[in-house]
Amino acid sequence: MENYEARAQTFEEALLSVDRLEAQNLISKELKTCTPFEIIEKIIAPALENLGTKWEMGEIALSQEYMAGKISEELMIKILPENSLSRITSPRLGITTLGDYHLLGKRMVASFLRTAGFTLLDFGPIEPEKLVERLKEEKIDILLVSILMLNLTSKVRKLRTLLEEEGLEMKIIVGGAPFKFDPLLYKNVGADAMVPDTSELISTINRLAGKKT
Ligand code: B12
Repeated sequence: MENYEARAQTFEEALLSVDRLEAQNLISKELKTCTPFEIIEKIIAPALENLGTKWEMGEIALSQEYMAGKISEELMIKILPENSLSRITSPRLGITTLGDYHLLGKRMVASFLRTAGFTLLDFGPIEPEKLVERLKEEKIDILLVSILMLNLTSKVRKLRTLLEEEGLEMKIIVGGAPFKFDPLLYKNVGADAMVPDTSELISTINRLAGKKT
């Protein structure tokens, strides 16, 4: 079944009407033919992105955007798998939003990687200064950062500076709206790579870890 655009639009309409039941029914129907990750990337995320643009243009109220996020979050929690039986112990991964409270992208990326068997430590929306203290204790090879607010992207630069001061070597992969909008921003803030969605994530992790894919 193709035409994700039309299906994302129908889902968006359910979100805008704050119709939880209809949104849930649509996603249940999708689960018959798509994986939870396909559903999030092709239906839920585009619908939310569109609503974000509408909010920015003053076409919808903040409460509508808020409820759309809330309903989507509830649905994502229901459909995302927790773990897989296989375990990849290297590289060791961490994930954070560095103070951003947009948490849905992080949730989806974390679940995706855990399902693929990776070991991943979730640091939550922690600030760079506190994170560096944690990183001194935890052996992390690659840190994933999900940021959706443009003004918070400078926290990646802050983190890189603090890591250098502490002599901690670590690769950083960033993702989220501002990095998709400006594909070179990741370099300016001192990250090693930017990945727009989960499709190229595992190959990027393997490349940075020096593994052949
Ligand atoms: C839902 C939402 C909210 C929800 C958040 C709910 C929650 N629990 O997370 C609520 C309503 C609470 C909210 C609040 C705010 N929001 Co808001 N929000 C959004 C919205 C519409 C969708 C984001 C989302 O969850 N998408 C679904 C997830 C699954 O997609 P995603 O995060 O993009 O992740 C995908 C990829 O980007 C990628 N990815 C993400 N991170 C990473 C990391 C790695 C390592 C990798 C590999 C991949 C990856 O993988 C995912 C799957 O493909 C965006 C619009 C947008 N264009 O993103 C605005 C948006 C991010 N919000 C915005 C703003 C301004 C705010 C508020 C300040 C005010 C407001 N509008 O409500 C507050 C501030 C909150 C805070 N302090 O952090 C602006 C930011 C503008 C800017 N210039 O920075 C946006 C862009 C809307 C807009 N167009 O203006 N928001």
